[in-house]
Amino acid sequence: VLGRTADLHEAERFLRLFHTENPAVGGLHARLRDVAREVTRTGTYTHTYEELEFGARVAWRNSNRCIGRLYWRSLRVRDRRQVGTAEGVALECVAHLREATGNGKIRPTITVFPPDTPAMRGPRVRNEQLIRYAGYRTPGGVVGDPRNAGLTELALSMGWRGGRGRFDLLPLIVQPGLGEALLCNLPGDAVLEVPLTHPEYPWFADLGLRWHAVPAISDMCLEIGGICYPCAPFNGWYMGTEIGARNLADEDRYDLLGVTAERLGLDTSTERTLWRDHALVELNVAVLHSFERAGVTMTDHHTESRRFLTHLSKEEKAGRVCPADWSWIVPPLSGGATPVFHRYYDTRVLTPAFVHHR
Ligand code: HEM
Ligand code: NRG
Repeated sequence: VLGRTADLHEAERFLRLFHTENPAVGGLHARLRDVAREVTRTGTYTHTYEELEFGARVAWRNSNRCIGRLYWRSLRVRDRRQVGTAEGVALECVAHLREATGNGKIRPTITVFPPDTPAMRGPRVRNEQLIRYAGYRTPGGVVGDPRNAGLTELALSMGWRGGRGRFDLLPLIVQPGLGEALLCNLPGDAVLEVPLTHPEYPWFADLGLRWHAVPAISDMCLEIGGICYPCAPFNGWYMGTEIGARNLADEDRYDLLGVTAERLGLDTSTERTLWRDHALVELNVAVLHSFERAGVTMTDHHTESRRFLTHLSKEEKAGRVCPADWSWIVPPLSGGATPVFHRYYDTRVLTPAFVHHR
């Protein structure tokens, strides 16, 4: 199984960008010459730590779907390019979660594992995120998160026991560049979770809902200067609507609008009572309240929308375009009540970038 040859033009474009934005580094021409020689001889080249750090930060800056980009310069970059075994990758993912979670004061972090090279594929994590809840298919429907039913079946087929709960943590499934995939349970102390309560309705706690503190996407490839890092899990913190308006509310996820409306005593006999909207708001109130109470970093969609527009004007002042995807930027709750709704965005696709695996 061969990896890919680095595209020299992509390498050159990236190195020029790095040196333009970091003029103090110097030595562009020597670096271009060395990289050209390395690519010609080996089909690949090795980023310096400074190039890797800059490349990862700019990949975040270039994430058109991300509303949280104001803080792109603050991304912590863990260079683990020397860690390629399945055990090593699993251990470093756990270490990543511990460092990124802190005591709830979440730190945006990325861990970069070995790239694809012509000689060898880099490792991969099969989980969409480092922390995911199992979804068990049963005759009565899925128990848990239906989104992860496929991954759950894969884990079970590899010997994972599983519980039968609605919020069981899935093990990591690590595919090394060479050899067998490894199943690794996440130690409980590496995963911070928040039980969901409502500021006004004590019964809300009885729904037994919870969510994990850290969203850590682990199935996207980090592309920098023609090099693909297939395993580069990254995290920031949650915006409340991701949990309250999608994960808990979507019909093909936890599907909780009906149950919530019923407990609220709403009239669900007609759409015109807007019981769905009412239930959505209470779910989102509960999510924001619970994270706040637990001391876990989270943002709300009104604040984050304003910050994103601040980010756009800062980027403009820096002489850069900041492309964005309207359909992902506009929050799934009260879209028109946030300023990001009322305009269009440049839709170009820039690199470095995070891309979904083919
Ligand atoms: C997507 C917020 C940090 C890269 C998103 C989405 C939100 C968001 C709301 C849309 C998710 C969805 O609708 O499913 C935030 C917030 C952050 C943050 C509040 C706090 C710091 C980061 C970081 C990175 C990043 C650190 C990378 C280094 C991305 C990417 C996507 C995305 C690549 C698209 C994911 C996909 O295609 O599935 N972000 N983000 N974000 N974010 Fe961020
Ligand atoms: N909607 C997904 C997470 C997607 C990325 N969101 C972030 N990313 N906030 C979910 O689990 O609900 N981040 O890196 O902070």
